Amino acid sequence: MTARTTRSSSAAKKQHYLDLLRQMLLIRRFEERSSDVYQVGKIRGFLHLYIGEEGVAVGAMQTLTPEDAIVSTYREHGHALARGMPANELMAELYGKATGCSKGRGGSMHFFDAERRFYGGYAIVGGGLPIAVGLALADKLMGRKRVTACFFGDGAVAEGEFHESLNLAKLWNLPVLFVCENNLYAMGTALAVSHSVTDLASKAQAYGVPSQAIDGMDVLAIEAATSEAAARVRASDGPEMLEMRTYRFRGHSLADPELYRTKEEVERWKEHDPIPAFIQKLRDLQLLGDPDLEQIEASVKQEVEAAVAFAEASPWEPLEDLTKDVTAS
Ligand SMILES: Cc1ncc(C[n+]2csc(CCOP(=O)(O)OP(=O)(O)O)c2C)c(N)n1
Ligand SMILES: [Mg+2]
Repeated sequence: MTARTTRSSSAAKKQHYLDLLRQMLLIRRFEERSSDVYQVGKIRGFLHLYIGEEGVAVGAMQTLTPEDAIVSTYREHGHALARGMPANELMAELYGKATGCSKGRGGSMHFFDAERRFYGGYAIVGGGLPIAVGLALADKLMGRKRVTACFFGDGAVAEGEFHESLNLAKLWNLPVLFVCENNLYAMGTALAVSHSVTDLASKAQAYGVPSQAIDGMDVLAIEAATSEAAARVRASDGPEMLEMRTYRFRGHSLADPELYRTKEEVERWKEHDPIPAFIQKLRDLQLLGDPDLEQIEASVKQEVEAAVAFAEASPWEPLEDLTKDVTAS
């Protein structure tokens, strides 16, 4: 390797790492701001924040191509931003405005963007898994070499859909990458209270689906594991599962008094916050200086403020459109 290629590959590496950091910060600041406007009544309904789990969406999304499909849950703001859905459309959706990604009809839990193959946003726990299997079946029948990445929580592993979906995906060898976001709680129910076996990755193996547990607070470990697993899924058409061990720093939704866990536990996990941890790693590698960080923070702030302004200025859906798109014509 020449000195020039070494320099350009290390510049590309630095650029990539800064991009990962920017994406995680965008999710964090977008959600902090959405929490502010929720408190003053601009956003109605439930708001489930992904704060603490940003490394999973950002790390996992890197290997997916525009042709691959994504299925998520009601905690999907991070997946949508990491997929490249515009912050403007997402904030407008939270506001219920007509310019939102689901025309303001879905709100926080129902982001959708068929063009980017982002197939929701599901409020039903485990509801996304059979849909992911169906998308992968369609791709396989059409002879398209695509991966469907399906994100779901530890709570979904206790649902029948998890077991039916892994079984069928393996039986029919469908290209699904199951990504379990194990944040140790399903609403106020701790993992050990609802699962007889708390090693969730091992449950996939009961169906012959290869699986492994990954540190879900380390964006680089997530990126590496996902890109290897997705490559195998793409090549073999068979499913795999990754269990991302992570933690949410906020309540289940903004309406959660958090009586089921101690403040000390939350503080302990915050020591593993994926964003400061990654910043420290980049500083140690001498890939991030104060001006870089200030520039990223400023550009993220600008993007989030522009999204709020866009949502504020956007129109509501007109009354005469109320029955439009309710039934298929
Ligand atoms: C089928 C179904 N049962 C119950 C609920 C109520 N509910 C909403 S979120 C949730 C917890 C799910 O936890 P998990 O899958 O771990 O996801 P997390 O919220 O931790 O991201 C429950 C039980 C629901 N939405 N759907
Ligand atoms: Mg959970």
